[in-house]
Amino acid sequence: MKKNLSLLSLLALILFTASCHKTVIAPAPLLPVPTERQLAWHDLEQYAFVHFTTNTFTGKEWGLGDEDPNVFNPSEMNTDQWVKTFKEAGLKGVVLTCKHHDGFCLWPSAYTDHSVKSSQWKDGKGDVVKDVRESCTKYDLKFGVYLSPWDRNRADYASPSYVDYYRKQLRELFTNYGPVFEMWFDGANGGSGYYGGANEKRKIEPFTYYGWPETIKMVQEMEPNIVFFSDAGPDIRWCGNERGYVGETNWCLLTTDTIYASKPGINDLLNHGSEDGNKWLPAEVDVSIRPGWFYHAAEDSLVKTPAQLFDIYLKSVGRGANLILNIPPDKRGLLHENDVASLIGWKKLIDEAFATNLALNSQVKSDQYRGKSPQFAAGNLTDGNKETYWALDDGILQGSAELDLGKSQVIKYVVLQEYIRLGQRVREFTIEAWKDNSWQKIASATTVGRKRILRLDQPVETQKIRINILDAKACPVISNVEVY
Ligand code: FUL
Repeated sequence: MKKNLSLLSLLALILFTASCHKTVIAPAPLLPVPTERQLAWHDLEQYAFVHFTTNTFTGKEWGLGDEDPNVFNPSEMNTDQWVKTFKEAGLKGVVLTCKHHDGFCLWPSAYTDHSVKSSQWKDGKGDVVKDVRESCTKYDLKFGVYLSPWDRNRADYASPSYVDYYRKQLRELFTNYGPVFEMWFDGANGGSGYYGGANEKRKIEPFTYYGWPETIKMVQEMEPNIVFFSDAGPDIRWCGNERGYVGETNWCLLTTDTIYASKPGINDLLNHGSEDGNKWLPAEVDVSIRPGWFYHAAEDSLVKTPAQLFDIYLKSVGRGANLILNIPPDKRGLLHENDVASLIGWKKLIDEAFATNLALNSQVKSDQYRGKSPQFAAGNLTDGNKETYWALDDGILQGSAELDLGKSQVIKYVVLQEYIRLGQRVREFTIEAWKDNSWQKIASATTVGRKRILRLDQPVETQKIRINILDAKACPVISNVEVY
């Protein structure tokens, strides 16, 4: 009886509390939304790309496929040096060209002799893929696979048996060197090649030849958490250029029904995504720290500076894309000193620029918030918790929130993040600063997405800033604001 009484009073308390706080329902997801795999990928933000093959020793960018495996002979090979440097530079993973267009395999594949096993390097006992995999495990970085579909060495390239060969190699890689976080499908297909001595031009039908749906299914069965990169996804899209930027307007959305890797005329579409796309397909920005993808001594003085890399960071990660930055090892099998210095200098610039979030736990005011429920109030913007958010009522596409930094501060960057689990919404926003007793516009932009970093034209001294969402596809849902 006593037990029943206390249960009754508990029930009464719950009913009383519920009647005081009307339940406000969270915004419905605005489809399409990212998968868990894509969300985990978004959180990586930046990782390394490593181009390494016979080209490193022959000076080419695209090996013909007739290279003698003996030319591959790094003198001081040390993948720990690569991966340790990447870690120190803040990169979260490595995607390795296990095989580039020259067809030379960096692991001793059972299906070809055109590999490290035919090289004088380590008397044919070497395995670069294994070394990189082990270094990644040692330094806790993710490992990703680039396996060029175009193979200028294989005699059967362009016939169905090559696709079988390609799949067998994927099986080998995923069975022996996993876990693999990302698979990179390169769209390049220049036509001409050695092709087992045929030395001719070969054309394939890019939409159908490789049988991608079947290949992807096979890989997914081996590695359920993998994300696939290509011009057309299915998980991540190319950003449409190799110069290091995604569009200022960048939707993580695209309809890919008619898109395939290497389709002409779609670069602009890939660069911006499309607001009404029916798939969540975020962009990855691939760019090299040097003019070429492979190491060439003649480019030692042309390594991008820390400031150039920082600019690339703002135009990729700072526009809601991920950055895959290529750092090619040299003939020694080491990252060149100039590349290492640039990487470390770049990391320092990022650390300095984003050292102290002046908005963390600051007071935020907005009289617009969903159902007037504290659960959706603007204070969520600065609580340091990316799972809480400021949301407006359904149908309301504009709103403002005012941040008080507590004292006058000099600010250079404003960072915004949408709660993308509920979809990408914001079309346009501005930032204002309270100066000389009025609100003055200091920045304006279009999309936000996973992360938007705005670098102000010039530093502004202010105690208060205001975020104004001017237009959105559905009620804005913003999880985070940071100020530096
Ligand atoms: C391109 C390739 O042709 C380049 O050699 C490089 O691998 C780059 C990342 O993708 O399509």
